[in-house]
Amino acid sequence: MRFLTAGETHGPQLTAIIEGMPSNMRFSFEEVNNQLQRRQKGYGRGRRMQIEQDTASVVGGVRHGKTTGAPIALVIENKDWKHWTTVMNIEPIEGSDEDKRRVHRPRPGHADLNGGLKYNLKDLRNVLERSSARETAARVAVGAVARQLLGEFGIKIAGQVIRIGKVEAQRRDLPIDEINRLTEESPVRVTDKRAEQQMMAHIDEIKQDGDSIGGIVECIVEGVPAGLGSHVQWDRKLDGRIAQAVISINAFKAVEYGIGFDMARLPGSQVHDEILYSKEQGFYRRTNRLGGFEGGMTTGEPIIVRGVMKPIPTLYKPLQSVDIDSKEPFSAQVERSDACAVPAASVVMENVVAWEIAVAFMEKFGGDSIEEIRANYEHYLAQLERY
Ligand code: EPS
Repeated sequence: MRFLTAGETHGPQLTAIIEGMPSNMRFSFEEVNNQLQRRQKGYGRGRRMQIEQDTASVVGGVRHGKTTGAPIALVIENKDWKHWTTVMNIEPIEGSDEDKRRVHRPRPGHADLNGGLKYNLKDLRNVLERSSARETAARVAVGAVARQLLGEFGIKIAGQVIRIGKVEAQRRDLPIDEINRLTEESPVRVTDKRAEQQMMAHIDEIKQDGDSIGGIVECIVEGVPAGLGSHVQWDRKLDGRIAQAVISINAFKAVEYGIGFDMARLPGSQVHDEILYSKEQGFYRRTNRLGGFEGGMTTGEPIIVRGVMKPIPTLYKPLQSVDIDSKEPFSAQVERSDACAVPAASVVMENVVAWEIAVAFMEKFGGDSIEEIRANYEHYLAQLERY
């Protein structure tokens, strides 16, 4: 299974094509739009989110509410496009740099300068339009389809914000449905009410300062059988593939599983998860400090993966940079942006993780129809039981 996305942040639309989804899967448009709307929320976002009301149109691969096995094509319109028809016109336009809103002062931390150097572009708008995190709307729509496949097999996903800047949420071991219920009610997607207030106050301070702030988000996946991914080849290790997908989310810089970076300072006896067995549960672990993976394969315990998001690079308080025309030092160009997008990034992370698990699920149980996959899946579960 694979997908590609296309589209610019101020262009007419985002487009995604998913290849390899099985046929006969019930397709919920509502679920795709629900995920898109979840991504748009979150305390700390800028004015752009008041313009957009993301919904996806399906323009291929679904008929009478079910997948056909053909590529699924999804389109999300940019409502803001109507303000950018000249600047983003695909035909050549006459006019000054001002009319074209040409960008020549790269923002530190953004893709602007590297993209300009690499693609030999003297208008950095060509870089920022595509590198914008707007693209994550398309990836959330794709993940929302993957989630429907996983849902057929009882796999559940939750996301929660663990840290925003200096405020850390108290992490509690709650049932996954409870995490989903509490985070859905929270403007910063936390389960800890005390931290919620402090995080919102912190975002206000940061915004007043013309600054931005990052954080940590956690994704939990339950109901994944043991044995997705593989130890036999480097690029089949599923924890590695999820890590790549998480780091590919705009502004994400680090990933950890389970107790994560704490593993570096603890002895093995306090890191590894002891193996137990019961007739009802089969093999299971006393703890889940490794976050659901050993040898690049799922253990059957919940997957617990965290991602670190750096502060958004577009600052109202610009950092020093160099003008690509004059080569003179300059304060970086200010573009409208969000002070904090960590809550939205939590939704993005859930959906990119869902995609990677769905890909591994299809590799293991792959078939062309949902019925074929179900038969393979049930056969495997019976094999695990007999083992
Ligand atoms: C973004 C800048 C802002 C964000 C945008 C990501 O957009 P604009 O430049 O139009 O103000 O709102 O995020 C989205 C549009 C979105 O849908 O998440 C950036 O530079 O990455």
